[in-house]
Amino acid sequence: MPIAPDFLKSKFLGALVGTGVGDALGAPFEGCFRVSSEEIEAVADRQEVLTYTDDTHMMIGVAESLLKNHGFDGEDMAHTFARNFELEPYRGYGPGPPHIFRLIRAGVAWDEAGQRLYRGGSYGNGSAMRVAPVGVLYHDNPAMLREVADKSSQITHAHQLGKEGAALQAYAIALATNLEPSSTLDRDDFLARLNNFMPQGIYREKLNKVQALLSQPDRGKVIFELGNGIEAFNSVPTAIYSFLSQPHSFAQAVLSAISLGGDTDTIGAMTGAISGAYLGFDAIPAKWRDKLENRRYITELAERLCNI
Ligand code: F2R
Ligand code: MG
Ligand code: MG
Repeated sequence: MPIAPDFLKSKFLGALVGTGVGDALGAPFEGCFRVSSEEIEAVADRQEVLTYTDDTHMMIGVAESLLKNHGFDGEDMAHTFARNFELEPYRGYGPGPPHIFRLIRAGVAWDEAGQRLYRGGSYGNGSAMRVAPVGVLYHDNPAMLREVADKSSQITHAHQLGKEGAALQAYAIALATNLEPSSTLDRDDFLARLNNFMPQGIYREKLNKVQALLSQPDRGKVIFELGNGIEAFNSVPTAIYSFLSQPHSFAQAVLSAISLGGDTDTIGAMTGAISGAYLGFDAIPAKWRDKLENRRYITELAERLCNI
Protein backbone atom coordinates (compact mmCIF):
# COMPACT_ATOMS: atom_id res chain seq x y z
CA MET A 1 0.00 0.00 0.00
CA PRO A 2 1.50 3.36 -0.99
CA ILE A 3 1.75 6.03 1.71
CA ALA A 4 -1.14 8.54 1.57
CA PRO A 5 0.03 11.92 0.16
CA ASP A 6 -0.61 13.91 3.36
CA PHE A 7 1.26 11.38 5.46
CA LEU A 8 4.12 11.31 2.96
CA LYS A 9 4.46 15.06 3.39
CA SER A 10 4.43 14.56 7.16
CA LYS A 11 7.29 12.08 6.74
CA PHE A 12 9.36 14.59 4.70
CA LEU A 13 8.77 17.12 7.49
CA GLY A 14 9.57 14.52 10.11
CA ALA A 15 12.94 13.70 8.54
CA LEU A 16 14.10 17.32 8.23
CA VAL A 17 12.67 18.65 11.49
CA GLY A 18 13.75 15.40 13.17
CA THR A 19 17.33 16.11 12.09
CA GLY A 20 17.14 19.58 13.63
CA VAL A 21 15.55 18.46 16.89
CA GLY A 22 17.98 15.55 17.38
CA ASP A 23 20.90 17.84 16.60
CA ALA A 24 19.74 20.60 18.96
CA LEU A 25 18.93 18.21 21.82
CA GLY A 26 22.30 16.50 21.50
CA ALA A 27 24.43 19.60 20.98
CA PRO A 28 24.93 20.53 24.67
CA PHE A 29 26.39 17.06 25.32
CA GLU A 30 28.71 16.61 22.33
CA GLY A 31 31.88 14.93 23.57
CA CYS A 32 30.36 13.87 26.93
CA PHE A 33 30.75 10.33 28.24
CA ARG A 34 27.21 9.10 28.97
CA VAL A 35 24.21 11.24 29.87
CA SER A 36 20.76 10.44 31.27
CA SER A 37 17.52 11.02 29.34
CA GLU A 38 16.24 13.10 32.27
CA GLU A 39 19.21 15.47 31.97
CA ILE A 40 18.78 15.84 28.20
CA GLU A 41 15.10 16.70 28.68
CA ALA A 42 15.83 19.08 31.56
CA VAL A 43 18.42 21.02 29.53
CA ALA A 44 16.01 21.25 26.58
CA ASP A 45 13.19 22.42 28.86
CA ARG A 46 15.38 25.26 30.14
CA GLN A 47 16.18 26.53 26.63
CA GLU A 48 13.85 29.05 24.98
CA VAL A 49 15.16 28.13 21.54
CA LEU A 50 16.60 24.77 20.53
CA THR A 51 19.66 25.88 18.59
CA TYR A 52 21.02 23.62 15.87
CA THR A 53 24.62 23.08 14.77
CA ASP A 54 26.53 22.33 11.55
CA ASP A 55 24.56 19.08 11.09
CA THR A 56 21.29 20.89 10.42
CA HIS A 57 22.97 23.90 8.82
CA MET A 58 24.48 21.60 6.17
CA MET A 59 21.24 19.62 5.83
CA ILE A 60 19.56 22.93 4.97
CA GLY A 61 22.25 23.51 2.32
CA VAL A 62 21.57 20.09 0.76
CA ALA A 63 17.83 20.83 0.61
CA GLU A 64 18.34 24.34 -0.79
CA SER A 65 20.55 23.10 -3.59
CA LEU A 66 18.34 20.10 -4.50
CA LEU A 67 15.34 22.45 -4.67
CA LYS A 68 17.09 25.12 -6.72
CA ASN A 69 18.27 22.58 -9.32
CA HIS A 70 15.39 20.10 -9.11
CA GLY A 71 18.03 17.51 -8.30
CA PHE A 72 21.79 17.29 -7.75
CA ASP A 73 24.22 19.88 -9.09
CA GLY A 74 27.68 19.47 -7.54
CA GLU A 75 29.00 22.93 -8.30
CA ASP A 76 25.89 24.58 -6.87
CA MET A 77 25.76 22.39 -3.75
CA ALA A 78 29.45 23.05 -3.02
CA HIS A 79 28.98 26.82 -3.30
CA THR A 80 25.75 26.66 -1.25
CA PHE A 81 27.70 24.93 1.56
CA ALA A 82 30.49 27.53 1.31
CA ARG A 83 28.07 30.47 1.28
CA ASN A 84 26.08 29.17 4.25
CA PHE A 85 29.31 28.59 6.19
CA GLU A 86 30.53 32.12 5.44
CA LEU A 87 27.24 33.52 6.76
CA GLU A 88 27.20 31.38 9.94
CA PRO A 89 30.68 30.02 10.66
CA TYR A 90 29.87 29.63 14.37
CA ARG A 91 27.78 26.45 13.96
CA GLY A 92 30.50 24.12 15.27
CA TYR A 93 31.77 22.74 11.96
CA GLY A 94 34.20 19.83 11.92
CA PRO A 95 37.84 20.59 11.07
CA GLY A 96 37.68 19.50 7.41
CA PRO A 97 34.73 21.28 5.77
CA PRO A 98 35.94 24.90 6.23
CA HIS A 99 39.19 23.93 4.50
CA ILE A 100 37.18 22.45 1.60
CA PHE A 101 35.05 25.59 1.36
CA ARG A 102 38.16 27.74 0.95
CA LEU A 103 39.34 25.47 -1.87
CA ILE A 104 35.93 25.66 -3.55
CA ARG A 105 35.93 29.46 -3.31
CA ALA A 106 39.45 29.48 -4.78
CA GLY A 107 38.11 27.70 -7.86
CA VAL A 108 38.90 24.03 -7.16
CA ALA A 109 36.26 21.78 -8.78
CA TRP A 110 33.48 20.45 -6.50
CA ASP A 111 34.48 16.83 -7.04
CA GLU A 112 38.21 17.48 -6.58
CA ALA A 113 38.44 19.53 -3.36
CA GLY A 114 37.31 16.71 -1.04
CA GLN A 115 40.11 14.45 -2.24
CA ARG A 116 42.72 16.86 -0.93
CA LEU A 117 41.73 16.28 2.71
CA TYR A 118 43.31 13.58 4.88
CA ARG A 119 44.45 10.38 3.17
CA GLY A 120 41.96 9.64 0.40
CA GLY A 121 39.37 12.10 1.67
CA SER A 122 37.39 12.35 4.90
CA TYR A 123 35.46 9.48 6.47
CA GLY A 124 33.96 11.78 9.11
CA ASN A 125 30.18 11.63 9.58
CA GLY A 126 29.63 15.11 8.08
CA SER A 127 28.09 13.88 4.83
CA ALA A 128 25.80 11.36 6.56
CA MET A 129 24.50 13.83 9.14
CA ARG A 130 23.17 16.18 6.43
CA VAL A 131 21.73 13.61 4.02
CA ALA A 132 18.03 13.57 5.09
CA PRO A 133 16.81 15.57 2.04
CA VAL A 134 18.40 12.96 -0.27
CA GLY A 135 16.78 10.11 1.69
CA VAL A 136 13.26 11.52 1.42
CA LEU A 137 13.52 12.93 -2.11
CA TYR A 138 14.74 9.61 -3.57
CA HIS A 139 12.80 7.36 -1.18
CA ASP A 140 11.36 5.41 -4.11
CA ASN A 141 14.49 5.27 -6.26
CA PRO A 142 17.43 3.48 -4.56
CA ALA A 143 19.74 3.81 -7.57
CA MET A 144 19.33 7.61 -7.71
CA LEU A 145 19.53 7.79 -3.94
CA ARG A 146 22.89 6.01 -3.96
CA GLU A 147 24.21 8.19 -6.77
CA VAL A 148 23.15 11.49 -5.16
CA ALA A 149 24.25 10.42 -1.66
CA ASP A 150 27.62 9.46 -3.12
CA LYS A 151 28.09 12.68 -5.12
CA SER A 152 26.85 14.97 -2.33
CA SER A 153 29.37 13.28 -0.03
CA GLN A 154 32.19 13.63 -2.58
CA ILE A 155 32.13 17.43 -2.08
CA THR A 156 33.50 17.23 1.48
CA HIS A 157 33.81 13.52 2.35
CA ALA A 158 35.47 11.80 -0.60
CA HIS A 159 36.72 8.71 1.29
CA GLN A 160 34.84 5.55 0.30
CA LEU A 161 33.75 5.02 3.91
CA GLY A 162 32.43 8.59 4.09
CA LYS A 163 30.39 8.04 0.93
CA GLU A 164 29.11 4.64 2.06
CA GLY A 165 28.06 6.14 5.41
CA ALA A 166 26.03 8.84 3.65
CA ALA A 167 24.40 6.25 1.36
CA LEU A 168 23.54 3.95 4.29
CA GLN A 169 21.98 6.78 6.31
CA ALA A 170 20.03 8.01 3.24
CA TYR A 171 18.76 4.51 2.55
CA ALA A 172 17.66 4.01 6.17
CA ILE A 173 15.65 7.25 5.84
CA ALA A 174 14.18 6.07 2.53
CA LEU A 175 13.12 2.68 3.96
CA ALA A 176 11.56 4.46 6.95
CA THR A 177 9.71 6.84 4.60
CA ASN A 178 8.28 3.91 2.64
CA LEU A 179 6.93 2.11 5.71
CA GLU A 180 3.54 2.58 7.35
CA PRO A 181 4.28 2.81 11.09
CA SER A 182 2.79 -0.26 12.68
CA SER A 183 2.97 -1.92 16.03
CA THR A 184 5.13 -4.63 14.50
CA LEU A 185 8.03 -3.13 12.58
CA ASP A 186 9.92 -6.03 11.05
CA ARG A 187 13.39 -5.13 12.32
CA ASP A 188 15.01 -8.19 10.71
CA ASP A 189 13.64 -7.18 7.32
CA PHE A 190 14.73 -3.54 7.79
CA LEU A 191 18.28 -4.67 8.65
CA ALA A 192 18.35 -7.22 5.81
CA ARG A 193 17.42 -4.53 3.28
CA LEU A 194 20.13 -2.20 4.58
CA ASN A 195 22.62 -5.06 4.49
CA ASN A 196 21.79 -5.92 0.88
CA PHE A 197 22.24 -2.27 -0.08
CA MET A 198 25.81 -2.14 1.27
CA PRO A 199 29.01 -3.65 -0.12
CA GLN A 200 31.07 -6.04 2.01
CA GLY A 201 32.97 -4.21 4.73
CA ILE A 202 32.66 -2.45 8.05
CA TYR A 203 29.06 -1.26 7.60
CA ARG A 204 27.80 -4.78 6.91
CA GLU A 205 29.83 -6.09 9.83
CA LYS A 206 28.25 -3.56 12.17
CA LEU A 207 24.72 -4.01 10.78
CA ASN A 208 25.13 -7.74 11.45
CA LYS A 209 25.71 -6.94 15.13
CA VAL A 210 22.62 -4.75 15.54
CA GLN A 211 20.03 -7.53 15.88
CA ALA A 212 21.88 -9.19 18.78
CA LEU A 213 22.46 -5.83 20.48
CA LEU A 214 18.73 -5.04 20.29
CA SER A 215 17.94 -8.01 22.50
CA GLN A 216 20.35 -7.22 25.33
CA PRO A 217 20.32 -4.32 27.82
CA ASP A 218 24.05 -3.47 28.08
CA ARG A 219 24.46 0.03 26.58
CA GLY A 220 28.23 -0.15 27.07
CA LYS A 221 28.28 -3.08 24.68
CA VAL A 222 26.42 -0.99 22.07
CA ILE A 223 29.08 1.71 22.28
CA PHE A 224 31.88 -0.88 22.19
CA GLU A 225 30.48 -2.76 19.17
CA LEU A 226 28.99 0.08 17.09
CA GLY A 227 30.81 3.19 18.34
CA ASN A 228 29.65 6.71 19.21
CA GLY A 229 32.38 8.68 17.45
CA ILE A 230 32.82 11.30 14.75
CA GLU A 231 33.68 8.75 12.04
CA ALA A 232 30.78 7.73 9.77
CA PHE A 233 31.29 4.02 10.50
CA ASN A 234 31.25 4.74 14.26
CA SER A 235 27.98 6.65 14.19
CA VAL A 236 25.64 5.76 11.29
CA PRO A 237 25.11 2.14 12.48
CA THR A 238 24.59 3.51 16.01
CA ALA A 239 21.81 5.81 14.77
CA ILE A 240 20.16 2.90 12.95
CA TYR A 241 20.39 0.82 16.13
CA SER A 242 18.90 3.69 18.17
CA PHE A 243 15.92 4.01 15.82
CA LEU A 244 15.29 0.24 15.82
CA SER A 245 15.57 0.08 19.62
CA GLN A 246 12.61 2.49 19.99
CA PRO A 247 10.79 2.47 16.63
CA HIS A 248 7.44 3.70 17.98
CA SER A 249 8.63 6.77 19.88
CA PHE A 250 10.59 9.65 18.37
CA ALA A 251 11.40 10.95 21.85
CA GLN A 252 12.66 7.63 23.21
CA ALA A 253 14.73 6.88 20.09
CA VAL A 254 16.46 10.26 20.11
CA LEU A 255 16.96 10.40 23.89
CA SER A 256 18.38 6.89 23.82
CA ALA A 257 20.77 7.84 20.99
CA ILE A 258 22.04 10.97 22.76
CA SER A 259 22.37 9.19 26.09
CA LEU A 260 25.11 7.00 24.54
CA GLY A 261 27.40 10.05 24.67
CA GLY A 262 30.18 10.85 22.20
CA ASP A 263 29.04 12.58 19.01
CA THR A 264 25.63 13.24 20.54
CA ASP A 265 24.34 16.00 18.25
CA THR A 266 25.15 14.00 15.14
CA ILE A 267 23.90 10.60 16.32
CA GLY A 268 20.82 12.45 17.65
CA ALA A 269 20.33 14.18 14.28
CA MET A 270 20.67 10.95 12.28
CA THR A 271 18.35 9.01 14.63
CA GLY A 272 15.85 11.89 14.52
CA ALA A 273 15.91 11.85 10.72
CA ILE A 274 15.13 8.11 10.50
CA SER A 275 12.52 8.18 13.27
CA GLY A 276 10.87 11.33 11.86
CA ALA A 277 10.74 9.74 8.41
CA TYR A 278 9.05 6.65 9.88
CA LEU A 279 6.60 8.22 12.32
CA GLY A 280 5.99 11.60 10.67
CA PHE A 281 6.11 15.19 11.92
CA ASP A 282 3.32 14.84 14.51
CA ALA A 283 5.32 12.23 16.41
CA ILE A 284 7.98 14.80 17.27
CA PRO A 285 6.99 16.24 20.66
CA ALA A 286 5.48 19.71 20.18
CA LYS A 287 7.54 21.09 23.07
CA TRP A 288 10.66 20.37 21.01
CA ARG A 289 9.60 21.02 17.44
CA ASP A 290 7.95 24.35 18.33
CA LYS A 291 11.19 25.59 19.89
CA LEU A 292 13.46 24.50 17.05
CA GLU A 293 15.41 27.43 15.63
CA ASN A 294 14.29 28.26 12.06
CA ARG A 295 11.53 25.66 12.18
CA ARG A 296 9.34 27.49 9.67
CA TYR A 297 12.12 27.60 7.10
CA ILE A 298 13.00 23.93 7.62
CA THR A 299 9.36 22.84 7.26
CA GLU A 300 9.03 24.99 4.14
CA LEU A 301 12.07 23.26 2.61
CA ALA A 302 10.57 19.85 3.44
CA GLU A 303 7.19 20.76 1.91
CA ARG A 304 8.83 22.02 -1.26
CA LEU A 305 10.96 18.87 -1.54
CA CYS A 306 7.81 16.78 -1.24
CA ASN A 307 6.24 18.77 -4.08
CA ILE A 308 9.11 18.14 -6.52
N1 F2R B 1 33.01 19.76 15.07
C1 F2R B 1 32.22 19.18 15.80
N2 F2R B 1 32.44 19.12 17.13
C2 F2R B 1 33.56 19.78 17.78
C3 F2R B 1 33.10 20.66 18.89
C4 F2R B 1 32.10 21.68 18.42
C5 F2R B 1 31.82 22.62 19.54
N3 F2R B 1 30.65 22.18 20.25
C6 F2R B 1 31.65 24.00 18.99
O1 F2R B 1 30.54 24.54 19.06
O2 F2R B 1 32.62 24.55 18.49
N4 F2R B 1 31.10 18.57 15.36
C7 F2R B 1 30.76 18.48 13.99
O3 F2R B 1 31.80 17.78 13.32
C8 F2R B 1 31.42 16.42 13.05
C9 F2R B 1 31.39 16.23 11.57
O4 F2R B 1 32.70 16.39 11.15
P1 F2R B 1 33.08 16.30 9.62
O5 F2R B 1 32.30 17.31 8.88
O6 F2R B 1 32.94 14.90 9.17
O7 F2R B 1 34.59 16.73 9.70
P2 F2R B 1 35.94 16.07 9.10
O8 F2R B 1 37.06 16.95 9.49
O9 F2R B 1 35.75 15.80 7.66
O10 F2R B 1 36.08 14.64 9.82
C10 F2R B 1 36.01 14.52 11.23
C11 F2R B 1 37.26 13.84 11.81
O11 F2R B 1 37.34 12.49 11.40
C12 F2R B 1 38.72 12.11 11.31
N5 F2R B 1 38.99 11.66 9.92
C13 F2R B 1 38.16 11.79 8.86
N6 F2R B 1 38.73 11.26 7.77
C14 F2R B 1 39.91 10.76 8.12
C15 F2R B 1 40.94 10.09 7.42
N7 F2R B 1 40.86 9.79 6.09
N8 F2R B 1 42.05 9.72 8.09
C16 F2R B 1 42.16 10.01 9.42
N9 F2R B 1 41.21 10.66 10.15
C17 F2R B 1 40.09 11.02 9.52
C18 F2R B 1 39.54 13.32 11.65
O12 F2R B 1 39.87 13.28 13.00
C19 F2R B 1 38.57 14.45 11.37
O13 F2R B 1 38.85 15.62 12.06
C20 F2R B 1 30.04 16.26 13.63
O14 F2R B 1 30.17 15.68 14.92
C21 F2R B 1 29.50 17.65 13.74
O15 F2R B 1 28.57 17.79 14.76
MG1 MG C 1 27.24 19.43 15.00
MG1 MG D 1 28.54 16.14 16.12
